[in-house]
Amino acid sequence: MLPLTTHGVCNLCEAICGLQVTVEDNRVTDIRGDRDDPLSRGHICPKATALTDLHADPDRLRTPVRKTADGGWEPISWKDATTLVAERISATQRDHGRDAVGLYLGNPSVHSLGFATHGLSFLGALGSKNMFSATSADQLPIQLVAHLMYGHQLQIPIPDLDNTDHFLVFGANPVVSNGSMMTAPDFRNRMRDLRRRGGRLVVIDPRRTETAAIADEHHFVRPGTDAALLLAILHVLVHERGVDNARIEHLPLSGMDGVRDACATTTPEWAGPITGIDPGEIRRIAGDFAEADRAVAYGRMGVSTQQFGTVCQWAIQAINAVTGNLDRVGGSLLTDPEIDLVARKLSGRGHFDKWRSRVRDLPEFGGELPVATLADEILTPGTGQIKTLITLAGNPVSSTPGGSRLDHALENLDFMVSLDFYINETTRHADIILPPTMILERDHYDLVFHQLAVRNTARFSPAVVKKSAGAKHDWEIFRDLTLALGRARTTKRSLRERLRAAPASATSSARIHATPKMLIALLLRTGPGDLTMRDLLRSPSGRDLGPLRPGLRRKLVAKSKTVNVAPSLIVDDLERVHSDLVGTHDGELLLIGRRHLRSNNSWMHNSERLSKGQERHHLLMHPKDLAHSGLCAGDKAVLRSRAGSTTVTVAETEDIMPGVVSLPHGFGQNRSGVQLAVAGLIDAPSANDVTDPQLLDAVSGNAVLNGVPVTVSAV
Ligand SMILES: Nc1nc2c(c(=O)[nH]1)N[C@H]1C(S)=C(S)[C@@H](COP(=O)(O)OP(=O)(O)OC[C@H]3O[C@@H](n4cnc5c(=O)[nH]c(N)nc54)[C@H](O)[C@@H]3O)O[C@H]1N2
Ligand SMILES: Nc1nc2c(c(=O)[nH]1)N[C@H]1C(S)=C(S)[C@@H](COP(=O)(O)OP(=O)(O)OC[C@H]3O[C@@H](n4cnc5c(=O)[nH]c(N)nc54)[C@H](O)[C@@H]3O)O[C@H]1N2
Ligand code: SF4
Ligand SMILES: [Mo]
Repeated sequence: MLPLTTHGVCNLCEAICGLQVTVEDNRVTDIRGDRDDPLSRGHICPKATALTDLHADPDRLRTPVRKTADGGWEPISWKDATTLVAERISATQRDHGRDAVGLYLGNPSVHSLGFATHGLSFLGALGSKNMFSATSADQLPIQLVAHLMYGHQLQIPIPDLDNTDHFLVFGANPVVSNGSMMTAPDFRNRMRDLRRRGGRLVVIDPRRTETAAIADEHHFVRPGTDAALLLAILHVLVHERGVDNARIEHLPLSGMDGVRDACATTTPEWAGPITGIDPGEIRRIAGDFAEADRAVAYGRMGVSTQQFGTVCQWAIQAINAVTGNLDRVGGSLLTDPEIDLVARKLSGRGHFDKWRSRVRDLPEFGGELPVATLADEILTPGTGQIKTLITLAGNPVSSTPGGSRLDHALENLDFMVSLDFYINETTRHADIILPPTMILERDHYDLVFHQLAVRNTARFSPAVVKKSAGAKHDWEIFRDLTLALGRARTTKRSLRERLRAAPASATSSARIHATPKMLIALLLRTGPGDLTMRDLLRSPSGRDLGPLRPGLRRKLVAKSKTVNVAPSLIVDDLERVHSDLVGTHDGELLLIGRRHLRSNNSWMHNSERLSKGQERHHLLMHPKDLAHSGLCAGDKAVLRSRAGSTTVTVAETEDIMPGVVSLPHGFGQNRSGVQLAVAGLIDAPSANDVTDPQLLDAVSGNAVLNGVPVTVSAV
């Protein structure tokens, strides 16, 4: 067959880049950026080309496998696997209650259309309160703040990157990550354009990152202390410069007095010694922000997965609001996606603390409990103990704090099933693994990341290669599991119970059999927008729907019809900021994370093309700290926290704040039985063997992955 080039999409990160994929005999031979894509504009990163490797990888599972008595794996048919899984789930719930089945939902599930259309109903069918996901090791504070301030967990104002004059970034590295909770492909060029307009990029980060390197200004901040910095900036804006009422009169704000009180005493002089930033500089950072006509503050992992994650994310929203940059072109704006998850109520508003976790009494958010307590719920006996675990597109042994303890906990389960196409640190514990197809084999429309993108666009990407014989799409797996679960439950019920059980409604039964493409077509047809599936199929690069636009008053879903700029749940936590953040501790080292362009959380390490070359999993240390520890670059050392330890190789850099060390997460493939191991990665340490599951953002229960107290010593 002749090579054929078609349009595809990369779903590895939130940038959702458009691709030009060349296919020959159902083999991918070339991947490039799609220049006609109105959002990604031809941009791709090295991970997109590695989709070729993912597609061809012999280690990638294509059919289900079952663990054998001697710990090996054997193939099992889809029918048998599905029936067995449904029966085990049903039996666990019958014998031990609904909550005895736990679930961990990993990051790639958010990037899958099949999960959005069919996975959620499977989760609903489980009816368990023991739901966990990567959210609570990631963006939970952002969703909680959105829920409290705007009335919906996904009503999140997005930086208007293409029009702003001043971009103030806290704890994010979009040059590498390509933006998060801000879909911003081609970020580097978007910043080049900002600077051509005379705009400024200012970065606050304990490491001089790749983003800091292209910024106009970078400030080191002591990990975990941004709450003080942000409150000091708010203080300058509100109490020293005074709120410009003309700039905020377009906004329906409530709680302004609460903001004034919250930052009444948080002066730059107070924040200086805590954060390590000179009070004069703090005043200037705030002043520059106030003086820019169009400015926007933004913060990501560094200010989410830390001890004051929720306070930080709230303060960032408050800074944008009090300066009138909320709902302003060049400030932060709500998007207008063609399929609007918020306006069309396709996603819930979120709810907080409706129930609590059994062992540690931690609050749920949106139906999920903090993942830092997953191991506790498996290990602690009692009613509601997790006996059966489902993991779905995730690797929590590698990605959640206290990974070794969870690794051990998984051995305690009666049954475990994983939906994944790799045998990784986590899925190696499963009894059954159900592998879905990969992105190039399936249709895609991004319901989530169009909602969070810096420009309004819509794109439907049909599969570019045929799935292999016997493979199933994830939506088919969810459909079959949901149906099998219904059958397993019914056969065990008495006739009376069966008659009493409500018959599935015609619509929900039709929905489960419809393909994701049919459901997207339906959503397009029944929505307020003009586009149809036909239009999108005719424009495979995607349709441009224009820049972000103001319209907060109209779009706001908060029942009060106002933005609550001082939610009591958050301002009440400010006492803790004052009591806990008191200066620095001499000699203490704080661990932070880092991401690399050629690595994707805990996977894609099987791609030789991404993994080759220089090692990237060193522990970065400042020369002063190296000398203090008696170590030299290249030495092996023990990195230890209250919770655990691992062996690392240290590297020296001036690009990190003294007192701070940095280790990327997602490595640690040295656990036995992991099939995903490229030479050179075998000894790579897992950062989450050191992060501490007891350290949480007290408001939201989000994991603290940045600012973990550690020691480093020679082996
Ligand atoms: N220390 C530290 N820990 C962190 C972070 C950090 O910065 N520091 N970051 C956190 C963040 S932000 C996140 S999002 C998490 C990510 O951590 P996880 O939620 O565990 O997700 P991944 O590491 O991406 O694991 C992906 C797994 O999903 C599988 N997979 C890929 N695509 C599909 C698919 O389409 N279907 C299915 N069923 N499976 C698929 C892959 O094979 C892989 O095994 O890690 C968190 N952990
Ligand atoms: N190449 C690549 N891209 C990715 C991913 C990947 O694994 N690889 N993962 C994707 C995922 S799941 C996510 S969630 C996003 C994350 O996207 P980002 O948040 O943009 O990426 P991170 O590298 O986690 O950036 C966090 C930054 O916070 C800094 N930091 C640490 N502690 C603190 C602190 O206390 N205060 C401040 N101000 N800064 C601090 C770190 O030094 C780091 O530079 O990236 C996505 N994109
Ligand atoms: S930035 Fe890279 S990984 Fe992210 S969507 Fe684009 S090509 Fe894929
Ligand atoms: Mo993430």
